[in-house]
Amino acid sequence: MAGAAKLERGPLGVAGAELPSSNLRRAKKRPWPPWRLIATLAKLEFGPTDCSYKSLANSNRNKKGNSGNGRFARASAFDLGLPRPLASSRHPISTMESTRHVIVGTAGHIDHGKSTLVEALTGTNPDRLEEEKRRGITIDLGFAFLDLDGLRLGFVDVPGHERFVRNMLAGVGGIDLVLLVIAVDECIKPQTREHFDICRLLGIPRGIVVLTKSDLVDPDLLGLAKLEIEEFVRGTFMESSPIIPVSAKTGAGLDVLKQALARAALDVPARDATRHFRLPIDRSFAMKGFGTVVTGTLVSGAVKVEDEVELYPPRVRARVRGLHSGGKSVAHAVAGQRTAVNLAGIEREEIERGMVLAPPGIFEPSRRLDARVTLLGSARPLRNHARVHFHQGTAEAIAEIILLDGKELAPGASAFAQLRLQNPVLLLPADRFILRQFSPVETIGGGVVLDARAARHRRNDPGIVQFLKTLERGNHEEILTALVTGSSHVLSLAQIVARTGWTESEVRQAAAKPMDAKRLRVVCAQPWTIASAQSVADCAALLRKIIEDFHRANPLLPGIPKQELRGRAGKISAEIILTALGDLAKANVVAVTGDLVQRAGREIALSDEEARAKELIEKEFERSGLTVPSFVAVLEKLPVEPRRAQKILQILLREKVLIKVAEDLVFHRAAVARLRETLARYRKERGERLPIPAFKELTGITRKYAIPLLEYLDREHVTRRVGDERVIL
Ligand SMILES: Nc1nc2c(ncn2[C@@H]2O[C@H](COP(=O)(O)OP(=O)(O)OP(=O)(O)O)[C@@H](O)[C@H]2O)c(=O)[nH]1
Ligand SMILES: [Mg+2]
Repeated sequence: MAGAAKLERGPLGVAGAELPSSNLRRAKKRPWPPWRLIATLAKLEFGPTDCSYKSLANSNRNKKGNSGNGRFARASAFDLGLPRPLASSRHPISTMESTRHVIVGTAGHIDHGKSTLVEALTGTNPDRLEEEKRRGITIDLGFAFLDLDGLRLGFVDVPGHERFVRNMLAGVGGIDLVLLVIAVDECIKPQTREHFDICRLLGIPRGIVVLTKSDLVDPDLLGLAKLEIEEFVRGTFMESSPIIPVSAKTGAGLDVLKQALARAALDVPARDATRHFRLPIDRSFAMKGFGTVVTGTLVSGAVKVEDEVELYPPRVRARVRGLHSGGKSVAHAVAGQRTAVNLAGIEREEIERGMVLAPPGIFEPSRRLDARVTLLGSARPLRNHARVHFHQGTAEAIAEIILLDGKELAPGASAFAQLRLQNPVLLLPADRFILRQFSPVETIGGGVVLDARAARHRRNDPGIVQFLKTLERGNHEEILTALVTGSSHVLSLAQIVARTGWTESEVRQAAAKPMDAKRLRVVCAQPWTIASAQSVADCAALLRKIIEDFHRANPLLPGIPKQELRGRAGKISAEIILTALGDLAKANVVAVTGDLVQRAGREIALSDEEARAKELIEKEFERSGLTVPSFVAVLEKLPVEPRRAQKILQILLREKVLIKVAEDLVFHRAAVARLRETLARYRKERGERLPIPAFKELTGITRKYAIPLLEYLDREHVTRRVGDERVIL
């Protein structure tokens, strides 16, 4: 058991290296069938089927003198399970653009002939590990290709052994079509059921049942097996799938199967290459002369040579040095293709199966997701807080399940749940996943991600269920509105993309109608940020109240400083506050002057005493000209207390009746105006140079006041300092 556990954690691509010989399975003591030997011999011209990347790369260089991506292309073709002739002139392949790419996965119980079938169809033995060949068992994923009239079928061959279901899960993620392989002599066995359950839970849309080893039974038994299978798939996505008997040994049925594959492939919708690029990594290796290479099924979007990409979750960036797909070096690869990517700027050691290549900087790996979880009818009830194995794409993690509406999930039922993952995984809404029981490990259910960046929820929060229902319905406008009205209040374009996985144009499109209907608003143009119109309106009402309160508490102050207004508004985002303030100003409800906000049209109402004090202050300053009075002396004469006098001073400054030249130096505007005239006259009569003593003489003020006053004049561009003197401008 310990050996098996170790094996499951084995390094990528060589999981079988530590395969325990005992207890694993009955040794496949079967004779090496002669027809298989012939196939292998026939392939010898193509070189070894287990990849010795180093020697392969070298031999290519020696023979062809190719360099860079070209050599990588040939070498990685092997890694992808491509027989070499595919790229040769003997088997010309159509151009990438006109070729339809469809990924076909095998599924089925151990020994039912999956790998043999793939080899019979493609000429490539998908079992590439030495260990696999020795034991006649598939351990890890294998790959092969078949060209059929403008159609390229990429095969992902999976292991049937129950201990390698986790490897199977890493392969089945991106497939368009499943070949459910059932050996006619054994018919439906445990992993037939488990693999089929997985296909159903992952929402694989179509498939073909292949009844292998038809040479072993007579037609009656074949008929019986068909009946049993029809019963088995009834009510599922494979209800009307063809059931095709084949024998890899005699070749019987293979042509019919190829025709069925071609027909089924026609139903596979072309994938949308404009979506965000995602390549869940199933293998990685280092190739001498090239560096790091990763392979996977490109599940979404497109990637091209020289693109910058990011490895999630570690968030390491790299450059695409070369790409390989469909048997040759390509400039770009699109969703639906098996793809090998040669990466510059990243070490092989940094990469593991389960990581994802995606565009740089736009996503965020998740540890907490909300999902619709479905339990298989055969599973035991799922308790709240149960621990499970979570599998998505090629990734896996241990997860805790928090049921959001109920304490227990019954077999065959489905419910909303939050999954807390032990390690982060890159996930997006609509990603399907599989859940396996913690121990003993077996498939118990699966689900679909609704929110990959979920918040922690309070138990029995009815709002959450409503929110998840909206996400589940999948209407972009509704989702966007729900997200924005949720806890965060404002969302930037980048945040929406990270949360939804939509493209930028999808986001804008989703926003258009709710914006027309005045439910959503753009609250910042750069970066484009939206909020619900309601939150802006609520904020405007709050700001109005704060401004009114402020005026009431500070009748002598002209308005509230913006900073203070923002502080009093609490946690509302700055974008909403600014938009709400803009609305209020536009509606002429408030006036914003510089840093101050006040009720529009507000006059400061002074009491008689205050008005008299204001007059007195003004007069006092006017009378004293440039020999300004001490402010304390002025205050003493006033009929109001000092605090109010200060405010009156502020009003006079704001009205620009008084001019503040320095912290404790205030002049009446008339005095400053007279000074300007004096200086102009001086310039005319005595030239532009003005030494400080001359200025003191001219104005009759002391040095203490002369310097700050001159500095003020410099600031006002009336004078300019040149050495110790001033020049009158
Ligand atoms: N007679 C006969 N034997 C077959 C046929 N197809 C496969 N076999 C034999 O069945 C055994 C298992 O075949 P595999 O292709 O390794 O089975 P598999 O489903 O890939 O097994 P795992 O990958 O380990 O799950 C081998 O000994 C094959 O030679 C067939 O059509 N007729
Ligand atoms: Mg196999």
